[in-house]
Amino acid sequence: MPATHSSTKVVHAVCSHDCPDSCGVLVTVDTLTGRAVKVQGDPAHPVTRGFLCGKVAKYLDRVYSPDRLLYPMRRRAGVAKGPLRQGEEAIAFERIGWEEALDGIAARLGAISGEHGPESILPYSYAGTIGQLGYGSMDRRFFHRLGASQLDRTICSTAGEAAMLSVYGVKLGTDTEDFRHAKMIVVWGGNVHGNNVHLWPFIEEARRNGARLIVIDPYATRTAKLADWHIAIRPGTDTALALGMMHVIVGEGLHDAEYIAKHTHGFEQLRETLPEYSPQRVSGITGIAAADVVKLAREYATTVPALIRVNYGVQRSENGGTAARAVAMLPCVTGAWMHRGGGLQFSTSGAFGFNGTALRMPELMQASPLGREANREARTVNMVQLGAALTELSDPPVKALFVYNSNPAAVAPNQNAVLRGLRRDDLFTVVHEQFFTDTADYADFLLPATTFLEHKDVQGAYGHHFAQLSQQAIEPLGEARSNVWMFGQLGQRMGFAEACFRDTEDDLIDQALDSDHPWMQGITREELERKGHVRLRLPCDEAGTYLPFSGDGWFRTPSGKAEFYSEALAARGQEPLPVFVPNPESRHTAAAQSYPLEMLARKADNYMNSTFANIPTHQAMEEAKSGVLEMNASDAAPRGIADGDAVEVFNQRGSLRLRARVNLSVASGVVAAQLGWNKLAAGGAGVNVLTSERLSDIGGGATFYSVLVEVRKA
Ligand SMILES: Nc1nc2c(c(=O)[nH]1)N[C@H]1C(S)=C(S)[C@@H](COP(=O)(O)OP(=O)(O)OC[C@H]3O[C@@H](n4cnc5c(=O)[nH]c(N)nc54)[C@H](O)[C@@H]3O)O[C@H]1N2
Ligand SMILES: Nc1nc2c(c(=O)[nH]1)N[C@H]1C(S)=C(S)[C@@H](COP(=O)(O)OP(=O)(O)OC[C@H]3O[C@@H](n4cnc5c(=O)[nH]c(N)nc54)[C@H](O)[C@@H]3O)O[C@H]1N2
Ligand code: SF4
Ligand SMILES: [Mo]
Repeated sequence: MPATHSSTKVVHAVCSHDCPDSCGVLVTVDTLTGRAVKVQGDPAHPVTRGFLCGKVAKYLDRVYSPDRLLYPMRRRAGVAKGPLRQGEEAIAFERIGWEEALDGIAARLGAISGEHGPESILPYSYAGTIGQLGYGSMDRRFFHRLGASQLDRTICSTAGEAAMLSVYGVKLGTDTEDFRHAKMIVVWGGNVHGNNVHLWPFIEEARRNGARLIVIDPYATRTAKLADWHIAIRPGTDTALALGMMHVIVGEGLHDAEYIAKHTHGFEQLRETLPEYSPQRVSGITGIAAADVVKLAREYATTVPALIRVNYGVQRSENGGTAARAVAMLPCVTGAWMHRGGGLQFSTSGAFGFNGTALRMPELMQASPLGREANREARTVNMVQLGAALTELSDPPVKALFVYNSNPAAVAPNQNAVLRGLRRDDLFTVVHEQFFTDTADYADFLLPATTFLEHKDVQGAYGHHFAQLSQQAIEPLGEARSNVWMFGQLGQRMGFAEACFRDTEDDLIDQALDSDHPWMQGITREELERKGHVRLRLPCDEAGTYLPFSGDGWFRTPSGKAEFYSEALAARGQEPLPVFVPNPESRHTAAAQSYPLEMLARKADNYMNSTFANIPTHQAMEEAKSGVLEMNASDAAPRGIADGDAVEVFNQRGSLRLRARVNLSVASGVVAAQLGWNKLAAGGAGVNVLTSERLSDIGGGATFYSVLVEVRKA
């Protein structure tokens, strides 16, 4: 018998990592010690269904990691910026108090703004947390009021978003729970089992009822291995495959003429281009047998309901916007939107109508020096091109960088340029973080951030339709503070008199929910606090089914229909129709003579981008793939490379030491390596030394998946 009785409480939180699933998480807290003792998936949440992914099931190892950054710190005088080994942090940084940190930062930012103008200050954040408050609220107010450069947050999905908007005018997709009704599911450029695992049970349910799962991916992911059919397409050639499918579907009269006539725009122009995409030509481009192109097209057009889960792999290349456009058009050709369990899901985020304007207050820019004195908005910097921004930008150059919710030293492309920029002595860098990341090693001031167990937030999702409230489960560890608190405090130190810098988390949640979006009507903080999750008030048919794009009124394009042909793109000098163009770095271009291998710089199944890469539990789960270059025997043999050999992977941007793993994960001509922390990699460099800052065709997005390299035995 235990000598003491402990009591516990269960708190509803939401996993705030950048994942489509936005799981409801039940945190069990020991009320005597205040310590979280257990996390589990909320069984009442219809998509979470009581389980968490492998990463977050072991979340307490991260929250209570001995390596957490717990106190504000300042770089010691004279210590150069650069990588620190674990445990060396105290050599570079000294502990200070929050007062001193906030005052010091406010003074420096004020001085830099005065000397170089406020646009010399660049915020850099992404989706370390996707809570509405933590992702973008007080921080944006702060930078707007300051007049700092604006950041275009393009590193993940903007090519695909622009694609969806060009075809549909709004980012809506098939309901996650309706995947169970599909008879054919095509996972196109997505690793559902690794990255979006809460969709998996619905796919499995559909398969038990006879559905087939087809995965289109150049890499044999664990999703692909579990599929009925894995189509190992060559990277960057999805446009050709989608158009080849349309060639067959329309050629054989399998299209839905009624849907096309009623709900689409530009079909005749599209049809005129289809002769160029014969299965034979498409086969030459994609590496997929012509007979398989025909088979896929027929199966897709004749199976009802057929559902496409198109993920981000398709759109992270130079022609990725067009590729996502072409794929997104398929259900319009076949009318798959008309059937429950049919259609397409890219992101469900467009169904949420949080009041972003109230949270972020762009009007504060008018009160900044730029607004007051020059009557203009601050310039915008594309986050993908951070390296160039830090090393080449002038008028004004970037003199201060404020990083939060992101680890750009590891995740941003063209890493050597990024690190050159971060190393600059004349760059003032602040990093708000939970750990001593690769980016933290370059900070002048380092501030401790809370995890989602330690602050309150409200959250939507990009893989389901539930709004959720995340309660604070435990007190912040050490002196960790939330993004909201930190930026509010800093605003006050800068002398910003506006009351909005004193808003509390509850104020902000109420503002986020004060929305005129019809699907958010009546959703209040009180209801969310009581229920944890609330389904959006989605419009449904008589049978209660949410069927986006199944009738008039759904499309938000200029024509009011789904657009195969986009006048809006044409007006911007872009291709109005989807056309296959090879990526500049692909086997189809001259660049392949120097660097013949197409590289997939992939995410790890058990990390979240670079997050978790430093946690021993998670490292153990990824052991087999860390520091590894996967390659096909047909590429290894001519280079004299055997399984297990040390290899150098290189291109015009950089070079990397890895260990060859000769296997069947990739086809001939393709290699794959994983994202992680640079300083934990054998040679101290991460995979992004090889990736490029070039942008996608539409949406200005990242192009991590179109990279050419060469490999030699080290
Ligand atoms: N475990 C885990 N989960 C995560 C993340 C993580 O790092 N780890 N990251 C989160 C984030 S930020 C995001 S954006 C989502 C992304 O989730 P997904 O959309 O699944 O994204 P990726 O893994 O980037 O890419 C999916 C697949 O696309 C393939 N691919 C690459 N190039 C091409 C191509 O040209 N054509 C086709 N058809 N496929 C291609 C890749 O091999 C990869 O397996 O996952 C989130 N969830
Ligand atoms: N080679 C390659 N590069 C990639 C990708 C790829 O597939 N391959 N994927 C790209 C994609 S899709 C994305 S989305 C980006 C992701 O890039 P990032 O958004 O930079 O993602 P993470 O590596 O997860 O880093 C997030 C950081 O935020 C911190 N953090 C978490 N919560 C909070 C908080 O509440 N406050 C503060 N201040 N910090 C917090 C975490 O500790 C973590 O270090 O990476 C991109 N880079
Ligand atoms: S990372 Fe994704 S799957 Fe894992 S708990 Fe968080 S939301 Fe759920
Ligand atoms: Mo992402």
